[in-house]
Amino acid sequence: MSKALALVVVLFFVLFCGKCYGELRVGFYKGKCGLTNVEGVVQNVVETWHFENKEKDIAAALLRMQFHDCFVKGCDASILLDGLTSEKKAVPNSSVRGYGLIDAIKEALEAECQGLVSCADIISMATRDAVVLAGGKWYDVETGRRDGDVSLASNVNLPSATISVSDSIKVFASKNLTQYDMVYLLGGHTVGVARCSLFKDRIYNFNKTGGPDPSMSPWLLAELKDKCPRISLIFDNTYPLDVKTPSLVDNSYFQEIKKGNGVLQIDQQIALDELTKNIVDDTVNDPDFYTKFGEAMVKLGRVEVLIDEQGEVRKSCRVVNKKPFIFGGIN
Ligand code: HEM
Ligand SMILES: *[C@@H]1O[C@H](CO)[C@@H](O)[C@H](O)[C@H]1NC(C)=O
Ligand SMILES: *[C@@H]1O[C@H](CO)[C@@H](O)[C@H](O)[C@H]1NC(C)=O
Ligand SMILES: CC(=O)N[C@H]1CO[C@H](CO)[C@@H](O)[C@@H]1O
Repeated sequence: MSKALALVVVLFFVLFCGKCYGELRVGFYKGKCGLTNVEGVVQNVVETWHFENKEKDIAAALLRMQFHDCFVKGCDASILLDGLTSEKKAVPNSSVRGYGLIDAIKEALEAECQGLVSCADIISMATRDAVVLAGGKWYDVETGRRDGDVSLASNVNLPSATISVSDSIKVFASKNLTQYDMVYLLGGHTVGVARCSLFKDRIYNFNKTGGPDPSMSPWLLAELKDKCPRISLIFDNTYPLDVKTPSLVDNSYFQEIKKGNGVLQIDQQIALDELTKNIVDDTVNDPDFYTKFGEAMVKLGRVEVLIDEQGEVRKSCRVVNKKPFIFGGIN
């Protein structure tokens, strides 16, 4: 390369690369915290919480947290910000949990290396560790995210349990996720529970027919009628999304939706709709499902991330460093 050309190349980067940010990568924190293994610190706290059962089913809590964080303004930990009108306060979010665990991890990391590890990365590392503890397979997570400084309940526009398969595919496509990714990620419903109010129509008044959803198995219908009475003024009971092994990350969710045992309408529909049926069929007996789930989680973790000076590393996951934070409410 001639000197002149080299100069042009250098100049080009200097002049036009103000926006050339780094990328996410596996092991971003390696060697950045002295002898401390950042991912090990996260894993220790997650294991403690899991074995001491400080929060029920942390895999369910964290999978849902990562999904909600990444689908609203990207994986920027905006779901963690406190505030009168922040994302946390939005209706679909109202049952997201696991905030205390994230605080505990952040505290442990700050004690080792102040200001190093972003809350957004904590969510993705901790979710992976919780998945492994619940019987899933290890996947390498990418790190290097920064935290965002805006969290607005009005930004929350998550798919509802009654979304159609085709609309859901569109929502996932808008996040660079394919219908394959969507099906594998819905496999996250292999753990955790849903409140009766979110699927009660399927039992008593499906699609305004006055009867149950015909795609539901008679067994599930009887179960749900029992656990979710038509009229319950005070209690909104919950029912497991994976009716067989609700605390294990496995592919029994797929086996169950094949049998008409999908609890949410979208869970049942992906097993029936022509657009996703084949993917579900292939997944039911796929011994490598765990690998695909992990890969899909990594792709979920790439949605609209903030890198380098696009974001910050919060000192506390619940508040932004920069003041004033007026938009998301009062901290
Ligand atoms: C079309 C997409 C999705 C829809 C419509 C949907 C809907 C829902 C609904 C309605 C609930 C029950 C919430 C409640 O009772 O308050 C739920 C729970 C849950 N969702 Fe999803 N979800 C979707 C995708 C995902 C994805 C991609 C993941 C993660 C990979 C996920 C993980 C979970 C988990 C683990 C729970 C149980 C939470 C707990 O027990 O605390 N969901 N989902
Ligand atoms: C609900 O009913 C309408 C017509 O009454 C029908 O077009 C639609 O496909 C039904 N939806 C489902 C999910 O069965
Ligand atoms: C989807 O990918 C394109 C190209 O890599 C990127 O510019 C865009 O920001 C991504 N969208 C989301 C929602 O992550
Ligand atoms: C984090 C958060 O704001 N959680 C709230 C969700 O909604 C329930 C009531 O539906 C509140 O009790 C939680 O504090």
